[in-house]
Amino acid sequence: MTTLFEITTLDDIRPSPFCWRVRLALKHKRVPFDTVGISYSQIPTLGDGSFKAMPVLQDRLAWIEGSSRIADTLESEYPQQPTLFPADPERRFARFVETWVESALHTTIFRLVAFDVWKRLHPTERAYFRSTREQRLGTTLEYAHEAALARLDEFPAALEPLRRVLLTRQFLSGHEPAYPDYLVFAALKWQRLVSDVVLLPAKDSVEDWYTRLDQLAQE
Ligand SMILES: N[C@@H](CCC(=O)N[C@@H](CS)C(=O)NCC(=O)O)C(=O)O
Repeated sequence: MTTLFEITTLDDIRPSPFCWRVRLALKHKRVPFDTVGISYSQIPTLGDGSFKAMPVLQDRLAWIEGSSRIADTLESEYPQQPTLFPADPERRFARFVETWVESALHTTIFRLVAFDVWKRLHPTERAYFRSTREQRLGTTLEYAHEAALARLDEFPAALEPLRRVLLTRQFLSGHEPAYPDYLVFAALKWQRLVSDVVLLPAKDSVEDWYTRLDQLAQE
């Protein structure tokens, strides 16, 4: 059996964008899997105790940490299933999309949702999350959240590269979605799971693309 370990909350929401990438990659490769929710303080209790962050995948006898390594492993272990990296054997496109997502989307979403995530954590997890995230943000969770709210109207422009690609094809990866789509989807899923803020107008083509992927994620 394959098990995906992912960060969970008090109400068992699994918001981590890195874990969502892997969920979709497993579905894409049609690998049956179960999931286990892990809190930050439980990470050192997994496997040999060396893991630093989720996702971690236990696949047959191997433990694998990190969304990119897991996606690469699934690609090589399940070559008979649809590829996660169509026409991208060296992963150049996927790595570019990953970098774009993390620099252009994660940074803004992180400022907006870190406070929402903190509220959803078990009380014993909150001090760790607050101190590590405030160090990263360079300010308090509350201030980062308020500042992000004040600049919400800037967010749709960050998705313009995707919007332009969607004028020419159904998914970032072509006629069918693949790992580059999952990288972007996972960032938006993270925000929507923990926050009520609406970031995109209803008529946005990105919204249609998101809905199509969300249906696949739920199948
Ligand atoms: N580059 C890693 C990043 C994973 C990551 O940062 N995971 C976060 C959850 S969203 C985590 O588990 N952090 C552990 C911690 O903050 O102690 C990946 O792509 O998998």
